[in-house]
Amino acid sequence: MKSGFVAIVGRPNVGKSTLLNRLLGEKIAIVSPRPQTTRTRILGVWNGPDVQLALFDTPGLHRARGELNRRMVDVGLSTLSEVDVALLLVESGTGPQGRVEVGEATAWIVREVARSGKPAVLGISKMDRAPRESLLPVIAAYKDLHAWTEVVPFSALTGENVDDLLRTLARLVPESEQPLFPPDVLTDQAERQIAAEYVREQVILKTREEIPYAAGVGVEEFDESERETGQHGLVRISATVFVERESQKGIVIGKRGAMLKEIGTAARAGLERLLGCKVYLQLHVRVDKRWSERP
Ligand SMILES: Nc1nc2c(ncn2[C@@H]2O[C@H](COP(=O)(O)OP(=O)(O)OP(=O)(O)O)[C@@H](O)[C@H]2O)c(=O)[nH]1
Ligand SMILES: [Mg+2]
Repeated sequence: MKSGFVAIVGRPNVGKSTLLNRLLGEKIAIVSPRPQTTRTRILGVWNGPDVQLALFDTPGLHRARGELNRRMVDVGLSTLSEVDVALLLVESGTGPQGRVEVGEATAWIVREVARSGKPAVLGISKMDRAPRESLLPVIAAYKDLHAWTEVVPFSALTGENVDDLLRTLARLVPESEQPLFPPDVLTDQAERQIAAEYVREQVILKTREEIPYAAGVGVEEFDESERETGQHGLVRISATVFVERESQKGIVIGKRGAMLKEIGTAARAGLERLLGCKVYLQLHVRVDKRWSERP
C-alpha cells in the first residue's frame, strides 16, 4: 500500500480547512469567511483503497505580528519540512481585465514550498466561483513560478475535482508496509479541543472588527459521565472565551447576555451533531490582556 503525510498550506482564507473537512466528511476544522481562522495544525486521516493520506491543515501563512501569529506561521512553515507532499492552495479567479497577479505573499509561499524540496501540488481552490475561462490564465501564471508535480483546480464546496486531487496526492505518497494510523483514527484533535474551536468559530462568525482576532477559547470541563449510548446521552462542557479588553468582553456578552447566548446556541447545535448526543454548554467570558502572548 501507500501512505504519507501531506501539508495543506497557503494564504489565509484560501479554503484549506474547508478542503480537509470535505475530504473527511466531518467538520473537524472550523471555517469562516475571515482570514486567520485556523491557529493550529490539524491532522485529518483519509483512507482509500490501499492508500492512506495523513493531511495537515495549517494556519494561513501571512506577515505575522504578535506572538500568536508568529507561532501560527511557524507551524505552517515547519509542517512543510515534515511531510512527504506539499499541497499549496491558491484561489481561482482573475483580477480586473482578466489579469492574474500573484501577490507578493503568495510568491513568498511558493518559494518556501520550493525550498522544502517536497513534491508540490498546486490546488486551485473555489473553482465554483470563477468562470471556466479564467482557469487557464491562473494556471499559466503559477506554472512559471515552480515546477509543480501537478496542478488541480477543485471546489471544496461542491466537491468538484476533489477526487482528482485525492488521486494525485495518493500517487505521490511513498509505498509502505502498513498505514501510518489505524483505520479508525480520523484526527489528532481531542473532542474537547474541537469543542473549544466550535465555540471560537461562532465568536468569529457573530462578532466583528478586532474581536475575532482578540478572542481565544479554552474548555475547562468536558464531562462525559452521562454520555451513554442512545438518545439520552449528555456531555457537559464548560468553556471560557478570552478577550483582551473589558470593552470586548461587553461585546461578546452582549445586551443582557444576548450575544453570548447566540454564540452558545450555535456552538451547541454543531457540537450535538459532532458528538451525537445532547450537549450542555456553559460559557464564560474573561479578560486576559496577554492571553495570546503566552505559549
Ligand atoms: N465558493 C467557495 N467558497 C469556499 C470554498 N472553500 C472554502 N470557501 C470559503 O472560503 C472561506 C475560507 O475558508 P476556510 O476553509 O476557513 O479557509 P482557510 O484557508 O482554512 O483559512 P485560514 O484558516 O484563515 O487560513 C469560507 O468562507 C469558506 O466557506 C469553495 O470551494 N468554494
Ligand atoms: Mg483554516
